[in-house]
Amino acid sequence: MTMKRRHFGETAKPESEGLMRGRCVVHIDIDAFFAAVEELLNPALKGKPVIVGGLPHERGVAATCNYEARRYGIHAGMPLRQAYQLCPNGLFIRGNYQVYQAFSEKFFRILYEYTPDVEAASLDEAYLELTRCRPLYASFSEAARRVKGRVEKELGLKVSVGVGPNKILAKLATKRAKPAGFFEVEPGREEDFLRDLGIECLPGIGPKAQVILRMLNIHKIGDLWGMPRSALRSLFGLGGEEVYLQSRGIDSRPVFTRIVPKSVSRETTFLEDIWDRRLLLAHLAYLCDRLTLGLREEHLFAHVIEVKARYSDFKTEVRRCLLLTPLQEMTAIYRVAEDLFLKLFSTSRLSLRLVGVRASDLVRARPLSLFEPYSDREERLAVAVDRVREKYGFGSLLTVRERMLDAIYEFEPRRGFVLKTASLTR
Ligand code: DCP
Ligand code: CA
Repeated sequence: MTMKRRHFGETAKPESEGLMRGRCVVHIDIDAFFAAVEELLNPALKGKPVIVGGLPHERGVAATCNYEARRYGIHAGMPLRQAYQLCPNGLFIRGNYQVYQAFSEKFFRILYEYTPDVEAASLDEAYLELTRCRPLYASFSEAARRVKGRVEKELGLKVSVGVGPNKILAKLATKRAKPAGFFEVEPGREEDFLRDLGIECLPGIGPKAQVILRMLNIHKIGDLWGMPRSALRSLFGLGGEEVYLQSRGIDSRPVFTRIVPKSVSRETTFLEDIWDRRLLLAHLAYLCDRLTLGLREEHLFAHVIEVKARYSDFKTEVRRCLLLTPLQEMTAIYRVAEDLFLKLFSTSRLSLRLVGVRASDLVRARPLSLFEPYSDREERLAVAVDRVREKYGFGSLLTVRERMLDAIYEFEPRRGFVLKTASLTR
């Protein structure tokens, strides 16, 4: 009996398997992430064993090391002193988490260009579900190869990519692909692929379970197939059930995308009420800038832009605009917000004490509009601005209009203006 028939026969709801047929999940993982970033920033490290996490005699453990260092038996989680004993010539680096985070953000930004269904498994590891995007791609494996190429070119880091019909198979495929490779578990080849993999490859099998299974002469995933479900359950409890399914490449877990927030907003109360129109617009522009940074970080586009004004008598007014094509870029959102604001303010006889902008009806990916020609000029500008800011801080690039706020607020190059409402320094 083939493995497939066996698990189909035993699955309670065969129709749910049917629904899953045709899924395409891509797993992508950056190789030796922290160490690879260090090598990129300092090419003199290339080809030498590099250990990130601390200096040789410091307390603590290695966060990771490059593949050269792995040859000495060093691995993540190993005490630094021990790593030093194994490889006294190794180059030990404390590391800089903020830098790695910036690389990670860029990594996810690229992934979201291929599908909105992205699950971040960690800083450098993600699942992409391409199933919904089928009409966009001639072939899933070609799309997955393109993702790999793009990430490697734009990040300058090597990645391993696995493709399969679900998360477990995609993840195991990545394991096979490491380092820097690509591996696809083709439909119908699951059994061949799994049979000879070591049991330690399965996430459900920890070190203790490994010892028990090896005592039972079970070393490969294929060896597990002979174990009845009930035996696994009595050995490992609920975990046994997981092992039973994983070892057969069965996994119905969805790719879990982060929940889309209802809205993103930025507002501020002024130090003193303001009547000067240009100064009010400067605030609005700055808030739009902060808002769009928030949208980009979350890979969100807004269908609704709303401007809020509170007058010196505390009356509050809101104007909103519904957009056919959702927006993310600063200049585009500011244009809409300015228009809304001027409509509000032109009829006012009072000065203002607060201004705010809100983006709602958010979507994760920009749907291609049938009505408007798509131009990526503003998007490319935003990416360039983000790049400079990643390096030199948010305050390093501001428009002339925004810089009018210099007259009122304290300015920190890294953070930007320190507005009155603390949350708005965000
Ligand atoms: N990390 C850490 N502490 C650990 C494990 C990992 O700080 N115990 C950090 C350092 C890694 C990063 O997370 O660079 C990613 O972890 P991975 O497990 O993906 O390991 P690497 O990317 O370093 O290596 P590879 O994926 O090539 O095995
Ligand atoms: Ca990794």
